[in-house]
Amino acid sequence: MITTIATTPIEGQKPGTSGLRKKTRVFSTPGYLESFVQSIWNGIGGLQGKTLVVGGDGRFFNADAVQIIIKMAVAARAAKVIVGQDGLLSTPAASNLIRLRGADGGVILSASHNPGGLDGDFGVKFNTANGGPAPESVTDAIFKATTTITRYQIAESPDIDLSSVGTIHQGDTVVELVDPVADYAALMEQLFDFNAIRALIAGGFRLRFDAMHAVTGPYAREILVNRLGAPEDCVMNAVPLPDFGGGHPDPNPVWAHELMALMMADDAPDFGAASDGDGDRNMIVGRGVYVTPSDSLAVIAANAHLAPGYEKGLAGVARSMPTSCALDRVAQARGLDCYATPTGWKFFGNLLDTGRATLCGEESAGTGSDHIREKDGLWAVLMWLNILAHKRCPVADVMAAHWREFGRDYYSRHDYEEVDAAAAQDLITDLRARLDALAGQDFGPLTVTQAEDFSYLDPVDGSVTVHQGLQIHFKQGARLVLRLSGTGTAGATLRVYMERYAAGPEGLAQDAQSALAPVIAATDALSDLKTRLGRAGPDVVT
Ligand code: VG1
Ligand code: CO
Repeated sequence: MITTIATTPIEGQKPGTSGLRKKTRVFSTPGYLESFVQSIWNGIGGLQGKTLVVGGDGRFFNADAVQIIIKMAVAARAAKVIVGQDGLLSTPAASNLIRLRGADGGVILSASHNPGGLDGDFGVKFNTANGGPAPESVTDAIFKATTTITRYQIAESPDIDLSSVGTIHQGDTVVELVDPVADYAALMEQLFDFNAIRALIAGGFRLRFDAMHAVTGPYAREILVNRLGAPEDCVMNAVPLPDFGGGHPDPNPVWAHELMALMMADDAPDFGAASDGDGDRNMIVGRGVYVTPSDSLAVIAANAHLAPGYEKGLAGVARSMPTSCALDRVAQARGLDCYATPTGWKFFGNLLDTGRATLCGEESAGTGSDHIREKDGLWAVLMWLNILAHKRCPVADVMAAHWREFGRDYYSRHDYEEVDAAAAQDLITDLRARLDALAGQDFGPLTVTQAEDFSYLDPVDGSVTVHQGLQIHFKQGARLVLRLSGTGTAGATLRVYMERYAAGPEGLAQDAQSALAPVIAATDALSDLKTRLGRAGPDVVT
């Protein structure tokens, strides 16, 4: 039986950089999730006869939300709903499943790197038939639907047992519960040289993977332990927990400090890595050396041909605009097209779909390729293991050799979190108004050469996206980007991205924050951000 429930538009259901994110208490208010899900169905022209993939990162409210979405898909007369066992699917695994099964789309439940739990965050993302995050045309249609909604429909049926794989029928809909790991692990085995990695590990190479009590635990166990022969204890925090063990499942040196401490110790393993809530981000650490995501992307671009899935080379590469120019240097040396897109994986979709780019990445620890349409944490880890299995040298040596060849882009992001939203918006608006007049002016030790309010013309569909960050170039080979986060759930978060190039051969082994001191000084002089935001310094430095 299908029930129709009258409702009215709920304010603020506008998808951000990656889906709709709200406090769990907001999302779990009766009718809140339902209204947004109905608006997805309405925004995409209905679900009747369509196939949908559903799963999430296991955070608090995940299983309840999966039950609601299944019942609403049944009410909308979907042909099929493919659900990860226990309601789990990492974001990359969901993307793969959508493509593999030719589904019309998917709903992924995650607030990614944001903390979980009743007092944490929850999120819903909609992916399209290519397996990628819905482009803006689709999220705009969904948002519009949230502003006109009058009712939602839900099937009055008992909850489904999510714990065992198999198929059941509900109304017109077939609900299929699948192993969330198997298809993904098989894809990884096609792309990478598992024999070489297995031999590396068998030869005494020690690694640690920190799943941060998030969704990658079962994936890492299956791949690293079962298929590649690493010892069981190489996966840390392997059991997904609804509140991620109280942690912040964001794989960076600040939040993955347990792993960082291990990797900086005297008896550190050879290789460390971590992933985030939904498994699409990665952090790479060698013994005594942290690899910035931007550098990792560049190293992968330079060496991907060592992996069987990429032995023919790359068609082109892409990075989000704030990501460092280390990728561009590799692209230039190898004659590859290099695209700069707005922040958020959805902007890579067209480049990947049309074969313009094979490899994409973001400074926020997202790396991936055309194997799926999402960034992919374990993919990046396996890529690094594949590269190391061929190079047979420490991560520190790989980095030193890379910088000798291409020079080094010192890079850091400073986040001012949960600041006053109006103050942050004013700071951006005021600076935007000054951009045209900045060229030629000195700020601290640096001189501006060029300043722009970044906008992107998609070369495939011709869509234009404006106001994607303020980008300021300096004569001294430095760059500054300021933008507001689109994934937070409280106040505003200002992200300050800074980079400075050192061509070498001297000066390639400095501490990043000291190498960036001139850019930090120029940023203060240019924006007066600490005074304007009422903060002594950034909350998170990565
Ligand atoms: C952040 C990152 C962005 C990433 C997005 C989603 O967005 O900067 O690069 O694509 O998170 O990642 P923002 O708008 O807060 O800067 V995930 O792993 O949280 O889905
Ligand atoms: Co994520």
